[in-house]
Amino acid sequence: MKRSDLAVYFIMGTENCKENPLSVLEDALKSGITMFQLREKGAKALKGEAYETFALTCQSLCKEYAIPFIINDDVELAIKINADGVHVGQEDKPLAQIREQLKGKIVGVSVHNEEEMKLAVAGGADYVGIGPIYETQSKADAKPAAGVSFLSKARTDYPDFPIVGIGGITTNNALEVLRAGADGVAVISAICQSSNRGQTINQLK
Ligand code: 3NM
Repeated sequence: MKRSDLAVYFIMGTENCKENPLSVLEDALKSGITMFQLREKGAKALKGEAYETFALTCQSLCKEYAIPFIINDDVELAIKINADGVHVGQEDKPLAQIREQLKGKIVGVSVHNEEEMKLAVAGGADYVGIGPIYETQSKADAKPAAGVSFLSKARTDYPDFPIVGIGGITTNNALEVLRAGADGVAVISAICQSSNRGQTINQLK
């Protein structure tokens, strides 16, 4: 992957959308997102065949627009449908095992401190997500908002490593995240809830 793929990284699951999620994704792709992550969570999350079919449809839309299609957590599904990669947290399987299972694919890892960052880089992650930078309504078990200080430190320590900021990022605060050294911003609500996705995505860029 290229660092520029992280510029506007859209994350979505069916529970994040008031409109039809596939229409939201297509609109976001048309409007210029640079990477997409399917994150199907929550009480009403699709399961089994419905989930797989939904993932395949998201994947083919991303292919149409030549945008990397990443799956949150579900390494098995990513392998089964040949997704472009996975994004995992600290609670998931060991990174070494995931790296081995997904040779040649994108592996992103959420990190929150210097030790996790060091292990992710050494373990072969392709990029890290740092957050939540600001308060978020989109992740039930999110940690407290951390601001940009750790992101800034991570950028100083790893000048060339792909880093994306996440959590409560909007067109009003994205600049602070980019100035702290992020290659881009990962967002759910800023794009899902936007009434003008073209404008929102351009502003985030
Ligand atoms: N991960 P929004 S915060 C999926 O801190 C996710 O690792 C986070 O949604 C982390 O852009 C978050 O609506 C939710 O705040 C991001």
